[in-house]
Amino acid sequence: MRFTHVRLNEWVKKMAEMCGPDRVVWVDGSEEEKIRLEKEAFATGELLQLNQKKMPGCVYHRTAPNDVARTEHLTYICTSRKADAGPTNNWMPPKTAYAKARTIFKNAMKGRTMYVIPFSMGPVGSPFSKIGVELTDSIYVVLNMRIMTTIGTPVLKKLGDEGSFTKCLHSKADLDINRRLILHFPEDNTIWSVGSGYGGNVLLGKKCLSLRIASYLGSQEGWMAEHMLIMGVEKPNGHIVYLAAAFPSACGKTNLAMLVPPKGLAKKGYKIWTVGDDIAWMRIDTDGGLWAINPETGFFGVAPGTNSKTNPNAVITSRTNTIFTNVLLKPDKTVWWEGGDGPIPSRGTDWRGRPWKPGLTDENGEIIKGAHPNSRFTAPIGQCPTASFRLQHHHGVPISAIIFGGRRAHVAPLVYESFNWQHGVYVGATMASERTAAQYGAEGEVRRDPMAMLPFCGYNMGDYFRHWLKMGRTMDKPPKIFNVNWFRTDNDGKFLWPGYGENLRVLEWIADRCENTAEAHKTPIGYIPTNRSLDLTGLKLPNGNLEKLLAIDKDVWEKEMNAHEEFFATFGKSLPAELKHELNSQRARFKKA
Ligand code: O2Y
Ligand code: MN
Repeated sequence: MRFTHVRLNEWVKKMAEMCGPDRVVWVDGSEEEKIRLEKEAFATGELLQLNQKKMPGCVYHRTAPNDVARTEHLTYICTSRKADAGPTNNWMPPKTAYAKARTIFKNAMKGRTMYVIPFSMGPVGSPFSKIGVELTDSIYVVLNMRIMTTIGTPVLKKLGDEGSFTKCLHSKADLDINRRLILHFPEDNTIWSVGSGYGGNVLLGKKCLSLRIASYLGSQEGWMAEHMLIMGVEKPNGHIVYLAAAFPSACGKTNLAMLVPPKGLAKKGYKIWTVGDDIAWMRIDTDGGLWAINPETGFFGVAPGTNSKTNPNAVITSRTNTIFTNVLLKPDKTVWWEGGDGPIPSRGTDWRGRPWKPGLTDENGEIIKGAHPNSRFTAPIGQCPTASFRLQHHHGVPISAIIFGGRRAHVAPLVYESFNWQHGVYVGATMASERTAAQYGAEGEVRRDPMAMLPFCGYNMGDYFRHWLKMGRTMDKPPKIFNVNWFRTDNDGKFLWPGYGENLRVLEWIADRCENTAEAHKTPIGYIPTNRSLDLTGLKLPNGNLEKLLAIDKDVWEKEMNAHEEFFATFGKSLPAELKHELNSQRARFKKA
C-alpha cells in the first residue's frame, strides 16, 4: 500500500521526530501481523500466551499497579476559552497543554517501535463513521484496537489522499503517574495521551475519540455521541424495537446489553439483539427519526462479577480471541476473577504478578484480591451469541426509546416515561447514582452524572444540554425517553426487583409504550406502568413489592428536586432555560397532586 496522504505522512514524521522511536511501523490489520506482534510481545513479556487448548487465541496482560483505571484528574479538555470546556471538565489552554506534554513525549519512544494505527470508528464508509490514526509505542494497544475498532489497510484506503482524521498520539513513556496526561484538543481534532498503558487512557478510539472529541464534533455537525448501550428487543411478532440506554458505572450496562430473557418471556418469543454495550453515535435519518450505530467492534468489559449467571453471553464471547488484563492467572494458564465461574483457585498469580492464594491479607488486614476490581476482557462483539445482524449496517438501527438509569435506593420508581423530549432531557440531565459499598467514597453518596456523560463530554455541558434540546426539535419522530431503576430497596436495604434477565419485563413495557400498546398512569414525574401492564408471567415477586417499586414519595422527591436546583446552579448562565422550566413544572405538578 502506498501512503499518499501528505498531511498524514507529515504528521507521522513530525510526531516521530518528537518521540524518537527506533522505527515506525504502519499497521495493516492482517492476521499475519497479529501473529507477529503477539510473538514479539510474548518474547518481551508484554503479553503472556494463555492455555491455547482451553482458551484458543487468548492472551494475558498486566499493567503497572499505578495504572489500572482511567485517571479523570489527569484528563483535560484543552480549548482556547475555558468557558468552552465548561464547569465539569478539567481545562488547560492548548498552548500550555502541548508544551507540558511535549517535554514528556520528547524521546519517550527511544528503543521502541512507533506503530501507526489507522482506525475507523463505525463501519468503513458509513456516513456515521469517523477515522482516526493512533500512534503508539504499545503492542498491547495495537492488539486491543484491533478488537475494538476496524484497523489497517481498508481504513487507509478510505482515507485516500486527503480524508480528515483525528490525530491520536500515545506513548507509555515511563508510566509515571506524575508525568501522565490525557489531553483533548477538540479545536484541532487531536488527542495526546502520555504516561499510561491502560484502557480508556490509551485505547484512544474509545472514550477519547468516540465520546469526548465526537460529542464536540456532534454538536458542530448536528448529531449525538452518547455513552449508551444499544440493543434490540425482538417481540413475539418478529418486530425488533431498538433502545439506547445510558447508565453510570456499576449499573450493569454490559449485562443489560446482552441480557438473557427469562423462561416465560423466551417461551413467548422474546429475543435480545446486542448492538453495543458502551457507545452510541446517533443521527437523524431521512425518515426524521433517530438512528444509531455502535462505533466499536468489541467489548472492553469488567471481569469481576461476570459469570454464567450474571452474564452468560459475555462468558461465551470471551472464551476465545480475547485479551485479559489484570485478572488472576491460574497455574494452568487459564484465568479467574472474583465473582467469576468455577471454584476459587487454591493458588495463582495475582494481577500484580505476586503469588496468590485465597484469604491472603495485606498489612492492614484487608483481603488481597486475585484480580483487580477494574480488570478487563477485550473481546470481539461478533463472538457474542446475541450480536445483532445489523452491526455493519451503514445507517445503524432506528431508535424507538432512550433509557436513562441510575442506582437509587428510594427515589426513582422501577420505570417511568417522560412526558416529551424536553422533559426527558431534564430527566437525563438530573441523572444520578448512589455509591455502593464496593466503590471508593462514602456509601450512599449521590453523584450526579448527566446522561452518564460527566467524564466524557468534550465541551461545556450546558451547551451539551442545549444540543440535546435542539436535536429533539429537529426530529419528526423523536424517541420516547424513559428512566429505570433496578436498585430500589425496602427499608431493610433488600432489593425489591430481581434484576438481570427479569429486566426484560421492563424493556417489554417500554417497547410496548413505543408502540402505544401498554397502559400507564400519569404521575408528577411522568407515566408509570399500571399494576397489570407489566408482564410478570412466571415471576414470583413478593407481595407488595410492585407497589413499593412504583411508589413516588412526595417528600423524597421534594428533596431530590432541591438537589436538582443546586446542581443546575453549578452551570450558571450556560444552563438552558428549558431545564429550569421543566424543574418548575414538575414542582407545580407535585403541588397539584
Ligand atoms: O478504566 C478504564 O480505563 C476503562 S473505563 C470503561 C471501559 C469500558 C466501558 N466503559 C468504561 C467507562 O468508564 O465508562
Ligand atoms: Mn463506559
